[in-house]
Amino acid sequence: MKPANSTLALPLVPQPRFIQTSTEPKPAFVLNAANVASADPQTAQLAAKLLTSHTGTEVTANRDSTARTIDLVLEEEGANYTAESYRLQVDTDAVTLSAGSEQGLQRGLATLAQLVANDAQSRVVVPLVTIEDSPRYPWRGLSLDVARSFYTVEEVERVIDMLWLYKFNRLHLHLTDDQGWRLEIPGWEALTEVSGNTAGEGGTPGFYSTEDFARIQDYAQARGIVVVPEIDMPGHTNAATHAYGELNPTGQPTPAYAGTKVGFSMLHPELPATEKFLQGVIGSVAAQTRGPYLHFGGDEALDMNQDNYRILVERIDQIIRENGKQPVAWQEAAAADLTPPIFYQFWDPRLDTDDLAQAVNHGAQIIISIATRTYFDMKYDASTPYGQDWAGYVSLEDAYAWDPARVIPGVDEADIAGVEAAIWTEKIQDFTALSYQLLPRLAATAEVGWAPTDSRNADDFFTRLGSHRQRWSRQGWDWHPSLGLNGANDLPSQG
Ligand code: TNX
Repeated sequence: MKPANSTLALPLVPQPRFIQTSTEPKPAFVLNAANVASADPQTAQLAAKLLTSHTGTEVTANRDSTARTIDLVLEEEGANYTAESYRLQVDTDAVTLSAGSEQGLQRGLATLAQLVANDAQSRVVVPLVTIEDSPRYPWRGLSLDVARSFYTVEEVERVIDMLWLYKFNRLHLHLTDDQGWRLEIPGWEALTEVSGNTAGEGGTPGFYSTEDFARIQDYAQARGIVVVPEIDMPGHTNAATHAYGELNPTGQPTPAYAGTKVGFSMLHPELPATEKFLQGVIGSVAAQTRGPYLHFGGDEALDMNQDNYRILVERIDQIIRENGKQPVAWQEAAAADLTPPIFYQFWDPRLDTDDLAQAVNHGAQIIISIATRTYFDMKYDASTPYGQDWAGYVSLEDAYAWDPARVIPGVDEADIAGVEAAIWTEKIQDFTALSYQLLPRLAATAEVGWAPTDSRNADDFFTRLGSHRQRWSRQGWDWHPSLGLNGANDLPSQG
């Protein structure tokens, strides 16, 4: 095994840890009509479906035949295989993919899907390689704001397809904000009956029923992705206070809000309805959530007094734990210095980071979502038709050329759970705009979270990513034409 390097020129993103290409003059593995075999028939079925969809040639599952085989082997997790590591061996007659978990198999399948090329006879072939791979960070996510503008279950599934291809393992759904409430909460019907019908100006209203939310989680889970629901509290709460007047000191509902201001809304610790609301909503979301995490927001409660903020953050944190989930919150909640396990999500480089540096000394883990590198509602440059620019323009190179361990003084590699991109939807209101803002930058975040910084190189990354544009177009994903350094769109297309 030798370390991956650019001379291999395999179009893999993120870059795997070790790649060995075969020097023997043997033919490549032909993927057309190959058959996936696995001890778990459902795993094989899904793998065949994913390979078919992402390679453009039909791959079958569980067929009892002599066809070329892709063997999926689930080993014991342990010394040889960590949570998401995998080993992929491609020979002329067989592909063997082994991992210590279903998630590891999904990561290896994404690699296999990216390896394909067309040969001279227009067959879809996989070069003979051995790859051993594992991620730098256990948390690699995308936060999607479905509150300002709603995205349907089918659209969210398409986003999950992108996440799968780039080995992400978290989909954070920002389900509530001032402009709308997007998840059905049985017993609190007005949240969705009233605030499911509101959105940001020009945005789409809507909400997920409990069944819809289960479907999204099924789709994600099968692909090795954990859904992290966010109910933003104690600020960003106008959708709730608009649906239930009892959450306000006046007893009257607040008006619907469709603008882009932040920081004006809040919950009130002294009102009896607030405790009922917290228990009802957190209890229901926890019960609906398969994954171990519940994100409670905690950001930008700008008009709230700090005592009330802390009282509510501490109470919310407690109720989340009583419901068996681990709390996740935006960086502002570090002011409350909550007990581990706790994840704080760093986003605003304008804010003081002392609380975060202190929190990691008490065992907190940090998710890096620094706006200048990972906020993909930011424009690429002045000509981008969508999005905003409060954190500046974020080019593909900005999204790529940085190290999460060097972002916050006093927050080092061991304190970092991982990285998460975010896309806010005040100005990104349909799937075309969404995918244009995500691609190609999402691929950069993927490599930042997966591959060690010293193994990364921007030119090499741009070269590997070049051929992916054809994949995106084949999937019907719009993308920004800015590959290459300094925005040049001059890469040869391949495969
Ligand atoms: C800041 S990031 C926000 C969001 C906005 C976003 C727009 C964060 C925790 N809060 O409410 O949508 O900027 O880029």
